[in-house]
Amino acid sequence: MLFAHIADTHLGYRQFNLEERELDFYRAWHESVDIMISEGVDVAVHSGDLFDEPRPPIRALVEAKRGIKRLTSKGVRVVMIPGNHDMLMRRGAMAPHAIFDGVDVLTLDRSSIVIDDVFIGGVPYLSKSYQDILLENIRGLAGEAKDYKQSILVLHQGLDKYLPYEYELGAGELPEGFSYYAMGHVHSRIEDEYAGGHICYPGSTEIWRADEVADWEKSGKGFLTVDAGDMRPRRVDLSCVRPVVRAEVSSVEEISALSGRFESGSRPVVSLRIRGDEDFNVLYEKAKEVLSEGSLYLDVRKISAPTDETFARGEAIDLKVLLDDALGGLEEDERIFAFDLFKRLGHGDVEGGQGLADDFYLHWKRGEGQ
Ligand SMILES: [Mn+2]
Repeated sequence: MLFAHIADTHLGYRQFNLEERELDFYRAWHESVDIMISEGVDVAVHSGDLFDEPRPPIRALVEAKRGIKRLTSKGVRVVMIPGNHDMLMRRGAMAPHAIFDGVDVLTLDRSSIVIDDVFIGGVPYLSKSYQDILLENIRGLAGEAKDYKQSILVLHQGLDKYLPYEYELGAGELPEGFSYYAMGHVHSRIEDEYAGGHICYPGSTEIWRADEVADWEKSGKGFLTVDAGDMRPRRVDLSCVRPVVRAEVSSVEEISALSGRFESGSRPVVSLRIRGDEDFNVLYEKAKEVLSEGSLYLDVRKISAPTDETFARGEAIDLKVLLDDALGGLEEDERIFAFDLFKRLGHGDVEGGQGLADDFYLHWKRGEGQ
């Protein structure tokens, strides 16, 4: 059995509120589907964040449906779990995946499927507040997987080893015994080994946030194909990803030189950081004059102090540490709840925050959380 492992397609995302950027994410999805079909995969495993939000725009639903239909009409089985972006954390809520025919959506109620003697188990995204439920479910699946020679665990979670600030699990806490851990959530491309099996994040299929640019420059974007015989991941690179040209500049000459880095055909996103003592406005005007036409979007920011670390650190301010400082007097589970709530509300997900709060206080009132 040959399967594709894909994740974090974020259909419906519209970076800079540009239609072109919304279309870029659909293009990456359809190129992925094309390649899955031409490579002859038997199963497509999607590890969450198919959509960018739990109530996707109609266009995103239509594009998802088209891709899924193209796969299933070629006999490709499609197995998915909801990620943190495409599920409302609320009792009785349904992930948008539920509207598609012919897709096996793994949920807490129906968490595994066997295809060609390969056990595929999965748990939808659960935030850190639900760590116990997550581990309990994975342990249950590990027990079932024992009866099969080959087994795949599908998760949409951050592990501390790969996502140091916002993880839900320590890498060592993951139950052993699966031959392949099909992960989603981390947007960079990671292929690693764990307890005698393979553990992989295929990464996002397009550049979703500025801090993904470094990984894209190094590794590109795409997904993985895996032969269940040996479970070795093989990278598939997408060719349609819109390039990002990023630079830190301090002079008019440096700005003029940048347009030479534009590839013909695809208008890049230009991410420009202006430093130094020269007049910011002069450089900003120059950037607009030289770079606007050939680029899709010009993102210009001023940086006050010169630093080599600006891009290496990206925008990863450790909010968890800041919040932990501010909430020092609270219990551990209350701080975890506060951080989850902060993340939900920070994404504008008021309903998700409400659901999280309902669950937390229900749990707490029963005295289980203390
Ligand atoms: Mn994601």
